[in-house]
Amino acid sequence: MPTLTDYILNDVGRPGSSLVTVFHLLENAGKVIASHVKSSGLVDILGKTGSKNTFGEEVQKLDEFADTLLTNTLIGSGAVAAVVSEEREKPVYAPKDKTGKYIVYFDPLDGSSVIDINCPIGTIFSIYYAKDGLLQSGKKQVAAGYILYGSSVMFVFSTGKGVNGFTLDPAIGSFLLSHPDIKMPEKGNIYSINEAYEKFHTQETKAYLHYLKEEGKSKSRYVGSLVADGHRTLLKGGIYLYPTDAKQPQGKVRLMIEVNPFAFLTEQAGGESLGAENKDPLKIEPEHIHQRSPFIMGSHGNIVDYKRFCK
Ligand code: FBP
Repeated sequence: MPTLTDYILNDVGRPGSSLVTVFHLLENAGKVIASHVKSSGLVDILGKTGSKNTFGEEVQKLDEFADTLLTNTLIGSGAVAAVVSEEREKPVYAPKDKTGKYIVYFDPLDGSSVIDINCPIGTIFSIYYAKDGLLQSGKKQVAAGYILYGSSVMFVFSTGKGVNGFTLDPAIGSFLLSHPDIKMPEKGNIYSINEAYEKFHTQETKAYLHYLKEEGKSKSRYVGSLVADGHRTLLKGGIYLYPTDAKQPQGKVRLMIEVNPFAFLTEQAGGESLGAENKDPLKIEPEHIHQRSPFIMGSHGNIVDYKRFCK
């Protein structure tokens, strides 16, 4: 099996190029974060830091660790002009003598609400050319992906030429190409939504969930970490929904940091995504780096079904 390092050198860019540098840094950071996640129950890295981030959210120690590691390695690399982290209100710019070609948006550790209970969590990343500025539509992503810290550690990404998944072989410390050219099934029987919010759901969402239950062919799965629920939806098909609702009319997940990377991967794997006003989120011009958005991603057949209820 080709290693991720080989693949980066052969398929992502020419050796020494800035994009190759960014991918190598993400690969190495992923391994370091994975080792801390894997031993998190044994060392004092579980739980909260006691401080809140600028969005008023409790900061998890692992989140803070991953954020600092990714920010420092990318900003000091010479390949990156700026990074935007889900944990920081403002972008972090590279020093003038170290500025580079790319902007990297990342969620250092997505699924912060399930970190302490050993559920799959992950790092999400999205890469743009810096020359076009911080706010670009998802269509302009150069590459996007995630690193999943679950029963195995996986590095899944696309540079616009399909989606490939690599699994970390702990024995040799390399990611190996375990899931080449991931294609979503045309339709799946799994739906994923936090049904505890039913009271706040729109009529469309309620009608769609009612139809799925009446039809009786589906099963519900919801981990509560987009990386885990998104990964399952990419591999097994079906539909993940974090729609607009009366409590969070803008949606919860972040357009640039969470939605666009998964919408890019979904499109590359043959599925479809919907954002605000059920438009393709990749075509939405962002207004703010931390803009939130409704997000629905799924197999083509499941999205066709869902759209029937949107009308
Ligand atoms: P964070 O930005 O705080 O990580 O929230 C994102 C997220 O955890 C997603 O991974 C997940 O799909 C969703 O929020 C879960 O939200 P809820 O707890 O409202 O179901």
